[in-house]
Amino acid sequence: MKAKKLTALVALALSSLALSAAAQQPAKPGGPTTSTKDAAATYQGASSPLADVAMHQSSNPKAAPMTEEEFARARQIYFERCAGCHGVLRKGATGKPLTPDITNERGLDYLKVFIAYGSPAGMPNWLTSGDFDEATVDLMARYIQHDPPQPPEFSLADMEASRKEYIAVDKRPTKKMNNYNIENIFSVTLRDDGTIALIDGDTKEIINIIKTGYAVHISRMSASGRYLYVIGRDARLNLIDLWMEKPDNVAEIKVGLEARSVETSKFKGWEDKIAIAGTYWPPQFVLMDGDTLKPQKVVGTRGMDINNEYHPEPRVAAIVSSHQKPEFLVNAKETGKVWMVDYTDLVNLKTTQIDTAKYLHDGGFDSTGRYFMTAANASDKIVVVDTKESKLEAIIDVGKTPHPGRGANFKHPKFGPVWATSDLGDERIDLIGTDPKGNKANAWKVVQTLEGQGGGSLFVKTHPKSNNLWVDTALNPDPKISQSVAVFDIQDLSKPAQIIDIAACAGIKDDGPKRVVQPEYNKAGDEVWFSVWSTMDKKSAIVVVDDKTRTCKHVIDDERIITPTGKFNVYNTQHDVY
Ligand code: DHE
Repeated sequence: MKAKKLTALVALALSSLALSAAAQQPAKPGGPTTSTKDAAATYQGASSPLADVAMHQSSNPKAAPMTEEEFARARQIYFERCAGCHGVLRKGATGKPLTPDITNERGLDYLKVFIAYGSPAGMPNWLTSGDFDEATVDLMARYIQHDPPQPPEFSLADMEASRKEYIAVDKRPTKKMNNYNIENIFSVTLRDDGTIALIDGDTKEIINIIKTGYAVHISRMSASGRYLYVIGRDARLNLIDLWMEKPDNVAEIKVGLEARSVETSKFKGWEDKIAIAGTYWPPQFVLMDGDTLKPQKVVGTRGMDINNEYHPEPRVAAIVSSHQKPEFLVNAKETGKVWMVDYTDLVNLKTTQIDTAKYLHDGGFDSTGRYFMTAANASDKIVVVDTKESKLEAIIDVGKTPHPGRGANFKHPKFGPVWATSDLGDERIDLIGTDPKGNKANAWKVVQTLEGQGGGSLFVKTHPKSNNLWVDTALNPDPKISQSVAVFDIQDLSKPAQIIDIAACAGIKDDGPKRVVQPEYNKAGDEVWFSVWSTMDKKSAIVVVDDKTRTCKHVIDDERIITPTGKFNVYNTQHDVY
């Protein structure tokens, strides 16, 4: 179909079906985006490791024909660019459902218009952006008319077969064998390098670069502060022992085909005993022995959503470890259910499912550690779960696509204890009252909204010893905004934010995207670390800012710091300090 003919169909087509996907491979954070909406689509639609997984071709007699080779190519493109928003089985997530009953009814020409020109709802314009040629637009339109191929399941036996214990428990140190101030070590995600850097927070020297999973994602600490757990998007989980002379991997397991989250038991008496990892595919979570990663119990999240409709792939998003009970809280994204998983008896496993709001993503605790505050991002809501009473406490409307990370807790001069989130979709920073006892009138309400630099914000952070609230805008399309951060004075929130050009502090001269992402404090709470995140082929760095003076005090620009993103200070991660 010629571009002119496509144009004629645009107006008609844009009004209903909205495909939403993204143009970016994980290796290239700085792709061209023109709006916050594009930034959000890019972020949610990053490449899935399922692109490389073998699956059967499935066909639908109503669909336009495809050769086996065409199907294989389209499948790969779908998993690299579309699955993040539309789902593996195309049942819809943040993007619309694309099952053959819908796509065959719409017809080929209709689908091509959407793929070519995008939509105001967030679908990128694949043809006019230059990412696809007309043949690829045609290929993808035909592909989504066929039945979605299903990736394989992943059982406990598959996990066990992949597990390696590099150093058996009885061969590991019985006490700390190094002189590092372990509590101030940072585990830094080197995303596209598939490694983490362990950095000594006192000397700023790299202790070790450790091999982890593909597009490595987050790190979490065991309750004792000895073991570090790192999960990659390919669902490879690494266990690192910080007591070793040179901390390194002691065990490893593959817990599925695609993952984002890991956590460990923190309740008194259960320290370091149980680890849990959640997977996007298959939709399930696994409970493991904390020191060997031996899998003990797999639980599927497939089932009814909060509207009592079946969802075949509720991806596991954030997991936190309760301080009130021996339980994990597990976000099932598409069903909108928070699972509370009692880990004391894995044979007679007790779980409670709490109906909240759809599209649960990231979150953390309030300052007391009792309430789990988590974003239902595509629903523009924050959900509050009371981990003491095991029940839903509140659902609060906030700005567009909230993305708190773990959020930020501080004492508001007027409203008492609050927890903050910023948004991917707008410039708002919402402060929510979290003290139902002392400040009942303000509890679970947005008590104040601050104005940040713009949308594309991923993380906010403060520290109990600090007067600053830091807000990144890493995915804002304007480089001036994505390369700088806003900092608010929490003693006087009527003052506008100060804007600090963190990328300039890094002193990098090349033209990489230099997105400034994820503030993270040191243990003392007097330094805040930022990643200056560029592509693989460009220079990146970590900038350390003095929290009191808000001036850059150190740059870690070792050539091994490749695509740094998340940073996890041992003490703060261990104790949920944020
Ligand atoms: Fe993340 C946390 C999922 C893209 C950096 N990210 C999380 C969590 C989830 C998640 C579910 C919460 C884990 C937990 O607490 O147990 N992230 C996803 C995605 O699905 C998404 C949108 C797209 C994808 O395909 O992966 C995505 N994330 C990114 C990035 O592009 C980021 C910015 C860079 C990177 O390293 O990949 C990124 N995500 C992070 C970080 C955290 C995180 C740094 C932990 C923040 C914290 O302070 O705890």
